[in-house]
Amino acid sequence: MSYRISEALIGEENRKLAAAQQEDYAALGRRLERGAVDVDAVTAKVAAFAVAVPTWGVGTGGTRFARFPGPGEPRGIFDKLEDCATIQQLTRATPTCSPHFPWDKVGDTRELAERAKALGVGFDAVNSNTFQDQPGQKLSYKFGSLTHSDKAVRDQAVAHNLECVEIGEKLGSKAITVWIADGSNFPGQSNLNRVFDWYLESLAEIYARLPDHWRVFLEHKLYEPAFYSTVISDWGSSLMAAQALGPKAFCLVDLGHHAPNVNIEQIVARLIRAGKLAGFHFNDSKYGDDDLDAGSIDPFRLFRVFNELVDASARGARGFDPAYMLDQSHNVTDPIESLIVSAIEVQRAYAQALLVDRPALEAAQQANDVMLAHRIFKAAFVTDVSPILAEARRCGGGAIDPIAVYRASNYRAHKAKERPAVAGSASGIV
Ligand code: RM4
Ligand code: MN
Ligand code: MN
Repeated sequence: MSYRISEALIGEENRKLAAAQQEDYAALGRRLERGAVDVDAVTAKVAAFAVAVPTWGVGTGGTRFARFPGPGEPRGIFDKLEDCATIQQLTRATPTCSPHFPWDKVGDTRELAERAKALGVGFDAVNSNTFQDQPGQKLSYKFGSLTHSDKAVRDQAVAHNLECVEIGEKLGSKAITVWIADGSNFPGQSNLNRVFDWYLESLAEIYARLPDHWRVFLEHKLYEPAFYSTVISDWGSSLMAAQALGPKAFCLVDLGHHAPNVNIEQIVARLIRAGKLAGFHFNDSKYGDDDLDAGSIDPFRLFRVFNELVDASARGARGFDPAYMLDQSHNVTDPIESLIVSAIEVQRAYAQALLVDRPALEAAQQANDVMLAHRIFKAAFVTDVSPILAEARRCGGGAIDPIAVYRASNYRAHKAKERPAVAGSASGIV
């Protein structure tokens, strides 16, 4: 039997913190009441909020220089599912995981579906991978995949995406996220226009075979591994493609995939306006696609993004149904701890955004009272919503302090015994 954290331990740890947590929650409730905000209503919304865990995120990540594996790392998707279930057990914010193929491919998909169900983990969007070659693969993606100059390579990449959809259907997914590394490293290497045609052509084939209730998420990224031009480099290219493909195609925003200093929340607002926002890969960054933990560098930006989302939901924006996922690489922390904290930070930004006094903000904007508008906006951001997040977890059967329970459980030490290291594990190479 593989180790799982007991409900008894969660209860025991919660009992130690319950009195102080209830006191803090009541105090925050009284404070918010002065602004006519019902704290329980905010807590209920936070409790209903979910963000998917990337299966590749529970393995230790690395850089192109080195990877420093930790003890008890997951050796494959079945171990990864256990870790995802643990994150959900403690946070109650991550009921689903987002799998990546072929990394998570197994012989019997039904067995995978059953194991996930037994662990209480569902599946969010599936991710295809045509950015590296797999052992025994017929044709190479060295010079591109869905936009390769050779039609046979494009066909192979299309077939892989269709296989991902097929597996995803068996797992209960309803979307596929397509990120391609295709691009060029030298000016003149490829025709910037023609590669976009090939992208549309390949995606149209995938799109045509999508099950009725499925969506395709197009993920853009400015650069890397292509360092001169990337085929789907920005939200403009992504939107053009999504609009050309049709109503089931949407644009996915990975927070790390933009030029430095770009106003991401404005991109989000535009995509919502176009009815084309797929959702997010949350992470944080300082320089590029750093894949750092969400909210660890710039929590204010995360808040500004959520402000747009809450605003869109409040005004009932057409077609607004974003998928929330984390996409991070944990190189120096225990990945489970990072994912727990990141899920909480995403929830935090949501809770803060729910506190924005929208009628007052609108009045200040209308009157061009710049400082008042900014102060209203900032007031929500500086509110410590931790007691709301803890209350949402407690009511959902999770841990008031998930990291404390995780550490008290010695989960990692148990897994280190259960999971003898295997050579060449594919986990966490991102
Ligand atoms: C990419 C991108 C994709 C992810 C891969 C592993 O940079 O963010 O979403 O699937 O990394
Ligand atoms: Mn991503
Ligand atoms: Mn990325």
